[in-house]
Amino acid sequence: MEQRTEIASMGEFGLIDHLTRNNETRQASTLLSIGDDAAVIDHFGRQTVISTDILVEGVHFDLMYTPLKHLGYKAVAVNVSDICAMMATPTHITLSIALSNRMSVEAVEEFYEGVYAACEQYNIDLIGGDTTSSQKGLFISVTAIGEIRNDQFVTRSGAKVNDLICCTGDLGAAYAGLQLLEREKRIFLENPGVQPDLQQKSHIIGKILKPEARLDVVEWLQEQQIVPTSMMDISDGLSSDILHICRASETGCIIYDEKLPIDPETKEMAQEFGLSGTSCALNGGEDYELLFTISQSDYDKIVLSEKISVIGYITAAEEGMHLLTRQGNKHKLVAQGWQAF
Ligand code: TPS
Repeated sequence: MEQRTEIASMGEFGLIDHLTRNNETRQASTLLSIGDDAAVIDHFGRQTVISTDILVEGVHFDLMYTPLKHLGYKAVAVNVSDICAMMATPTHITLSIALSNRMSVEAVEEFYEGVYAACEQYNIDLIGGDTTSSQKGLFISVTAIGEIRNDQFVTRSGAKVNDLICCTGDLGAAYAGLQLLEREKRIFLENPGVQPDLQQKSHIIGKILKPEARLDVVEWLQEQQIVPTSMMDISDGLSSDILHICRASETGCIIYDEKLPIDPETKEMAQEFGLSGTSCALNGGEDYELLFTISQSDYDKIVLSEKISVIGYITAAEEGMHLLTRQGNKHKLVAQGWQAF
């Protein structure tokens, strides 16, 4: 009988490793291939960064509560975030969409309004793509291109023992926002007369519907001449993503529970759902904040930025990956973030 392996048994990253195990590098200009937030090629002497991300209706967004303008913005921002995660500056995107016949020209225009707003925000040009039809909802794929301005791209694999682990912004908010929108959807479907009151939750709803890439932080780090030793963006959740840095760098880590930046709206929402703010921050996903390590000598400069929190430090691989609570308890960090399969 023919062998049939469930994709879920491998998971997203196991599947990628499996499918690319025989992929060869033929071009001397390929500086960094599959496995990081973006690839890097030497384009006639300049380091160029390339990344692709896909958004699928029903998996990445629900059109019942997602305004199309926000969706257009998000499709660009999540790709720009991957470029930022290499310490690169985004310059161009291509956009491919498969449109379902449920959509009108006006609806697609609304989506493009968001795309153009993001292009303006990040100072990038939309230079091409593909437009086709779909029988199964809306599919959006963006490829983003960026440039390294100082020949110093940053990968996931450079973290060293005793480096400090930093993240930008706050964590868990997008997850809390998604839970809130899903709850209001359920209430609305049961009783369409009820008006949701989302006024008090604009931060968490903003984080899920219209995230921002942290280009501002990349630029600040460049101004301060801080070169992180490793970097990635947080899309699946801190617990999963810090493990990527530790595996790639062959290190362990300690994360301090009490140092995790969590917005009060996230904590409130977590409580309503019987969760802790910490579990939202660790496992939520779609934060699109930057996660990076710096050498201790950069600490004095890093604390000058209100946008950055120091949340832990890198240890030797043998020490494993742990969360340290305020009470001094050590919990093994388990990747419990978003799983694509
Ligand atoms: C309707 N979600 C989707 S993709 C993702 C998360 C946390 C992580 C990054 O994905 N269901 C709906 N909307 C959502 N936003 C989610 C679930 C949550 P990728 O690794 O594909 O970039």
